[in-house]
Amino acid sequence: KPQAVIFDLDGVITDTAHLHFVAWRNVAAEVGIMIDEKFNAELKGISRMASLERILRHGGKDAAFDLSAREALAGRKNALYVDSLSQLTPQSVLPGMTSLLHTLKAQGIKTGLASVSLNAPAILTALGLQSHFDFCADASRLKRSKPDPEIFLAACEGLKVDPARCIGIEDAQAGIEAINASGMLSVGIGVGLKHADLLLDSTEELTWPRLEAFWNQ
Ligand code: B16
Ligand code: MG
Repeated sequence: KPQAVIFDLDGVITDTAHLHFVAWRNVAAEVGIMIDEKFNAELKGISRMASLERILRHGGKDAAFDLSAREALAGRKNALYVDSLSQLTPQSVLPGMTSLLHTLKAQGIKTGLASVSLNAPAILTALGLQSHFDFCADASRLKRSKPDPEIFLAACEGLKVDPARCIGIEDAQAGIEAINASGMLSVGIGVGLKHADLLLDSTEELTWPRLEAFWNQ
C-alpha cells in the first residue's frame, strides 16, 4: 500500500470555486473588468496574486495597477471570500471524502494536504476536518506555486514519507503537473485533465478499493 495520500483542497475535499468566483467578480467589476464562470475555471489551483494578474490581463489592465494597488485589490477579494466561508459546514465536504479519510487512517496510510490557499486552515475548521490530516503544508512558506512540485514535496517531508510511495490527488491541471514532477502517482478528479496516472469523474469514484487497485496495478 502507499505510505500516504496527499490531497488538494479546493475541488477535491470541498468546492470553494464558486465562492472564489463571486468574490473575484465583485473586485473585478470595481475596476471595470467582467469575468464569467468559464474564465473562473482557469483560476483553479492558481494562487491569489497570480489569479489577480490573470484577471487584470484578461481585462487588458495589467499595466494600470502597481504592486500596492494589486495588494489592495487582492486584500478586498480575500475579505469578501473569507466572509463567504461562513457558508461552509461539514455538509460541504465533497461526496465520499470524509469516509475516505477515515478508511485511510484505519489502513495505516498517512494523509496530507497540499493546498495553495492561505485560508486552508479556516476551511478545514469550517468543514470539521481539522483533525483528519496528519500534516498540512504551509502555503505561506511556498516559494514556487503549482505546477512546481514544492508544495507536494513539503507535504511528503512533513509526513516523513517517500514521494515515490505516495499518491497525490488534484482537480487542476497545474496540480497534476506538480504531483507528476514530485515523483508521486497522480489521480485527477474531473474531465479533461491531462497526464493524470488515474482520471476519475468525481470524488464519488475516489474510494479506497479504487485507489488500492490503482496502486497495485
Ligand atoms: P486563497 P487549492 C486554491 O486552492 C484555489 O483553487 C484557487 O482558486 C485560489 O486562488 C487559491 O487556492 C488561493 O486561495 O486566496 O484562499 O489563498 O485548489 O490549492 O486547494
Ligand atoms: Mg484545487
